[in-house]
Amino acid sequence: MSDILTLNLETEPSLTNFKVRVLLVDDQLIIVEAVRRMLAGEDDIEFHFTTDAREAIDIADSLQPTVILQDLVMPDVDGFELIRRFRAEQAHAHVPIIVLSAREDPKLKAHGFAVGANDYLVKLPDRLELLARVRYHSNAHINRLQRDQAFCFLRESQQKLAAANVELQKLTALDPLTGIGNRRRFDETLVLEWQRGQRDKTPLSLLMVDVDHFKAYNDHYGHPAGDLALKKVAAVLTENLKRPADLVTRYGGEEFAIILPETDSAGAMKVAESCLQLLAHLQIEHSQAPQGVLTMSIGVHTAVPDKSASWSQLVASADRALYDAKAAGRNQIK
Ligand code: GH3
Ligand code: MG
Ligand code: MG
Ligand code: MG
Repeated sequence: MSDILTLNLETEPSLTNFKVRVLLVDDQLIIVEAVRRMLAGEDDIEFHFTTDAREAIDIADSLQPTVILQDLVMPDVDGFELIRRFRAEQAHAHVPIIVLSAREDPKLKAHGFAVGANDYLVKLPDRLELLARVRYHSNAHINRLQRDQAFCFLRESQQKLAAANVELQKLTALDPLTGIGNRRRFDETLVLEWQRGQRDKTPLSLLMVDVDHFKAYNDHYGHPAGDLALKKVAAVLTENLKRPADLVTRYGGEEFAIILPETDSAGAMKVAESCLQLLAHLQIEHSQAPQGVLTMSIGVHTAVPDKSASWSQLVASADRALYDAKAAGRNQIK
């Protein structure tokens, strides 16, 4: 359980100590040198370049730049086309691209922005302006990555929590000894089935099952053997059910309750009878009981749920029938 719930914040990769990683794509070495000089000596900036635009995307794949400075006119690849290619790659769809163009032309600028550039500078820009824009775009990019990462982390955490809750819900409705539903499961299911029966006007049957002379069984064979016997009884009762909506639960101690939706009293009696037979078939030795084997008594009651009645009356009636079965000598159905 704790594994599912533990959200380890420390293992989340951190982006706080990041460097500005600049990738310059420009075919002219003289421009490369000029930009390198402008960025040199800035501790927070790493400078990388390529003069071959055909390699730009491969380099970006391994470098993961935080900002790209990019020429427009290059011999092998058109600058606008290269921006489009970057944008088409999932890994670089949002990396800031600053166009470094030789021409101050509004049409080129507009086209650059239209294909996905974030900024446009005319070569050679002023050093301070270049640094400011590089840092500005890089910061914006890192902030965006951090936001995305936090969002993913949050979503994953929510999914884990939801899964843990589902697991918890299951566990809180299970009986640890026998693995079948517990009293909580019984109460929840009976209310739902009662409402369903009211809507559909179909009969709902309830079997209350109690192991006979079980105190004597425990006293004679010991508590662990008693536990094992209860597991066997739970398995027999479960095995006996045919329909998916039928439910066997441990009502408490050595008592079990079986909910049979859409089942009339004849159907419920059949289920009860085969429960007794199946247990008899197991021949679980009980030297302190009159039959010499473990038996049980079952109270059966069927009702068509009605607005004037309550599900608790169904439980009370089945309980009364169980009491009658005990009073009449046990190992029987009433
Ligand atoms: P009756 O035939 O009238 O039902 O008699 P009984 O002895 O079965 O009924 P009683 O209520 O006197 O005793 C029930 C016994 O069931 C007592 C209790 O120790 C035992 N029991 C209840 N829960 C468990 C359990 O989880 N494990 C074991 N081993 N025994 C249990
Ligand atoms: Mg060029
Ligand atoms: Mg009992
Ligand atoms: Mg009993």
